[in-house]
Amino acid sequence: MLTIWYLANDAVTEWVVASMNSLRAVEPDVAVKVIPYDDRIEQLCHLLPRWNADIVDWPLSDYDALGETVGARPSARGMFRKLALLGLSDGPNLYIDSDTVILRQLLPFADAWSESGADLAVADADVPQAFHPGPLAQRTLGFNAGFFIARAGLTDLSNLQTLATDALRVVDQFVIENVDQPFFNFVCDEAGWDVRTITQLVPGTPYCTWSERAIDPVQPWIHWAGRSLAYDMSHRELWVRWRLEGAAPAEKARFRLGETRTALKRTVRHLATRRSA
Ligand SMILES: [Mn+2]
Repeated sequence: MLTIWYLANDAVTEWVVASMNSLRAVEPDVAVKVIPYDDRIEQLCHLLPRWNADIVDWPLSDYDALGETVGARPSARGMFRKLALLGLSDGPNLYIDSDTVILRQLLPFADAWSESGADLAVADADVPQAFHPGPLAQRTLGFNAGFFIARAGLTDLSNLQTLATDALRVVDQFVIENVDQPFFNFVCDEAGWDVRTITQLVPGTPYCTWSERAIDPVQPWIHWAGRSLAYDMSHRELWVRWRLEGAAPAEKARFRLGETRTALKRTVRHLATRRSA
């Protein structure tokens, strides 16, 4: 049975609300679960029943330690917790980042992936975001770690720990600012997994889901990868539409008030800069 997974904490609840609202509009029945990024999950746990989603209470510090081994900055090590999905005994498991809005059903990708017999499915690839120039940059896909479908039991924690130690010999090639992305690609390369892209799985699907682009009519989701939730983000109107989907009038009013406050602050700052210039 397919499960769709997020990795989140209270710092990203705004993103989670929009992404899960949009997910439930196209996938009302599939199991949705969340891996806690860290201990800050009180607000998130309060919200999850809206989407019939659960948060897991697994011990996850060993995954943070993978990040420590390969030199990821302390505040970002929670990203490695998504790798726990590679060791689950049930599957398939589909992971998607919360800085997304889901535009189309995801089940067709999971079905096509199952039929393909592949180990892993990925979306956007961008080698320079995973590896500096060198052997790994030349031979890997450099996929973005914000989406994948993995079969059950692909690897386990002890294997990942061994690979993290092995990675030290090539870690100078890692774009470690992108945290888990180089390590995930390295693991894939070492393990020799059969990896497919969403374009290979469902022909016609655009390879790129980046938010900076115009939205393709058959694009499955939009991903604000590497972008913060900013007033001037691209396709903001789409994000706001899903952020407010199903919200009570009071919540909508609160959100709009926050927007107005942000706009005013920007204007004041802008005027202050002009005056001092
Ligand atoms: Mn992302």
